[in-house]
Amino acid sequence: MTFTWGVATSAYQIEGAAAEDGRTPSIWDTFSREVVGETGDVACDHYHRMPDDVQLIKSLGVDAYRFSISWPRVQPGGRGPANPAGLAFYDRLVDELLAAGIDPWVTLYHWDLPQELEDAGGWPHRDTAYRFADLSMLVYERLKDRVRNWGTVNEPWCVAYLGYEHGVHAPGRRDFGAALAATHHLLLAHGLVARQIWTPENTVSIALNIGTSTPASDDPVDVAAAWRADGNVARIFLDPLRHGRYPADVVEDLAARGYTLPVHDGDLEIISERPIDLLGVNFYFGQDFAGTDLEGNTIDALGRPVVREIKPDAPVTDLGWPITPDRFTKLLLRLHHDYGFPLAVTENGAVYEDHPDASGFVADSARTAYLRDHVDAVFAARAEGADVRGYFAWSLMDNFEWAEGYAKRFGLVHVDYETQARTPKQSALWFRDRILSRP
Ligand code: IFM
Repeated sequence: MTFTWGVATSAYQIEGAAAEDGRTPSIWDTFSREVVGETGDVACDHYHRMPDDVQLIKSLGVDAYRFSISWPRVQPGGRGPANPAGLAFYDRLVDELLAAGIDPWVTLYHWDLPQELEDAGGWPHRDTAYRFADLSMLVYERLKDRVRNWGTVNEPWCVAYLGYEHGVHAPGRRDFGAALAATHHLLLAHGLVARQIWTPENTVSIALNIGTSTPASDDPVDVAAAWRADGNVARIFLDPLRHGRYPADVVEDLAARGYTLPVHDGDLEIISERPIDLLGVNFYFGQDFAGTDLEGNTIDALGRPVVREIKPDAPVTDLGWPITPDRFTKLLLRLHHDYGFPLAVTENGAVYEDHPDASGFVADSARTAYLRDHVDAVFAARAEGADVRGYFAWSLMDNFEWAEGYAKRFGLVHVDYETQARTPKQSALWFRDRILSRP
């Protein structure tokens, strides 16, 4: 099995051209304008610079490019026929990639829900899953002759919980019940699409940000807390996909809090009917969990077991995220052993304050070290038997980092937002050399 090296982006984070050629607002246009204060209106202007960006990708020596489809560009308003100009953009992108010898990996949903669909209820509303299936088939029919790798949803946990429970991502709602309903409908959306686009030639995947939930100690209280955390972040997605059922302990915990997942007859069969060919793993850092609060209580004020996140004792990136490559190896092995899916790392990367020197070059040695250590972690997992088939660095270039705006840079390529000049950083050169050395 060959190993695929790639770089990843998403539509809203790089494309710009937010009001061009028929595109209408998504929830992120609204949220970025109203809450973040910076928007993706221009971003990296990729919509206008796409052919040059494909040459940039080629210069990195990667095998594949993972990008997402802007829903409101392809289907403005989220319903009805395709917008020809929107589809044409992705058509051209795929052709440019193939001409450059780069395999296109399409993600159908990377967070930019048309605002009209949010106004109609958003992901907590069951109909949104069916609207997503319609959008997906518009894209699939247009690109299926050239695209083999299809990802359905990117990081459904972030969509559901950051967007609908914590309110820190679009659409900014704070309602746990809504987040739970969104969880189920995102999985349903995946299943509705997976069963339509699966063919022996296609690789169908979903990308999860699973993280690692490690007990803070061997104390059974901490072990139970970490398992609960794992249930809420990982198993709530993985078990329906693999086994066609939600984890019993998660369902019981929810019931004890007065919540149920809005599952209709047949939904879990749809979600698991066509097992994914590949699980996309988006990994940034591991987390520890304790079952006691700072006063030593094991039950919180609402009568629920305490699940307290503790940052691992490790150096952090400039986003404050702990650097835990050893946890990454463990996660990949755990996914391999517990779920048996073939795996690909669909995102991994780090924010560092990048300061170009007089010539514009960014000697980002910290990011380079982060990438090196995490690539090594992938190969350590492979050496122990995990079936990891690829690694995509996040991100091709600096871009709109959601609630953080443009201040936080994940790129292997530096973007000067004034001039839109792209300059490969030291990390990009390292990545190119690492790919050349092949495993
Ligand atoms: O930038 C995001 C990406 O869109 C989804 N995964 C995490 C990245 C870093 O926060």
